[in-house]
Amino acid sequence: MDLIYSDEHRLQDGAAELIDGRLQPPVECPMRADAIREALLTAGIGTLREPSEYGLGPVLRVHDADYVEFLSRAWELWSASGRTWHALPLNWVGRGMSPVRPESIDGLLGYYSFDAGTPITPGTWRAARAAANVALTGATAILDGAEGAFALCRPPGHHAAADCYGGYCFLNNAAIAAQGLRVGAMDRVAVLDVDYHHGNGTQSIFYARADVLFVSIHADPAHEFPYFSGYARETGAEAGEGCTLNLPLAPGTSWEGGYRAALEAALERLRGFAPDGLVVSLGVDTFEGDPISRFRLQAQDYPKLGRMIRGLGVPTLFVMEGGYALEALGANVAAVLGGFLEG
Ligand code: SP5
Ligand code: ZN
Repeated sequence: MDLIYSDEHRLQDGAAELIDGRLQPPVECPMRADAIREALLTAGIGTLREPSEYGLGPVLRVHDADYVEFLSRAWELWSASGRTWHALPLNWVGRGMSPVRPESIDGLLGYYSFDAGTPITPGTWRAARAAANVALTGATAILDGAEGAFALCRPPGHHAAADCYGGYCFLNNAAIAAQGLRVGAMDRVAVLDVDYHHGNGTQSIFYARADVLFVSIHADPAHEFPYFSGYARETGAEAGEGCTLNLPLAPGTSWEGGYRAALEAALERLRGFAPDGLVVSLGVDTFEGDPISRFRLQAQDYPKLGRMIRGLGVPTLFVMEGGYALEALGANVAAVLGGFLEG
């Protein structure tokens, strides 16, 4: 299968994220994509391909124009304000305050974000655009008849909403690809999000739509990031009522201790929807050794995940999201795709 990859991911290389009350080296770092690429080539999973350039049209079908304009200019505005270091937001709108768009870059960073873990650097916009092109190139492979493809996106995307960044995400690669499948003549598209964290951005983008089903298995937001999205009671709105399914699991969940059953429930809902195409937001931060997460999936569980997804028999684009255990990351991604190919 096609493995779509761009070196431009290296342009997102933040100095620090705020995590656990401390500024730390970002876990979302360039070595992640290098490790995944190397492991896939070593395992003989597929062929590396460069992305094509799709321009901003497909991005603007998912993200608001003012947000895209902000992202494209944020570094320029930040550096013009005299800072020579990377940008992190410091404050957000609170209850009782005015949710209006401020003018200064410091205000805009808070207005368009939801966390302080996602640094904006000189190369952020180019890296984010490249990742969207990687996802769109994968979507094109699926529209051209491939049964599977892998978009090695970095930075990841599933936390980015129509007008908001955070969780290491700027542009929602999976949503852009899913919308690309819709525009490319698939009437019904599903997104299965198996990253450890809830894909709040993808959910919100498709929340009121009946043509894109969003199903997610993730750590219970009562106890985990992003905290304010991903509860089972969130089931969609308006025309999209019933087209969102959240399956939150307790921290500490293992494959047999709840994950497999949740995946079976997710697959049953996906079968009921009968999509023409599937986008899998693939995070392997469900791994027991992940440094910021608390599920207990093991290496031998990832081929089963890939095989069960293949069992749907739906053309599938895997879009890379999280996974931070650098020593196991590549092997775990290769295991999912290997299971899919065998399945
Ligand atoms: C794409 C993706 O996986 N983004 C995840 C962003 C998560 N960032 C915040 C993580 C907070 C972790 N808190 C750990 C508490 C126990 N040490
Ligand atoms: Zn994650």
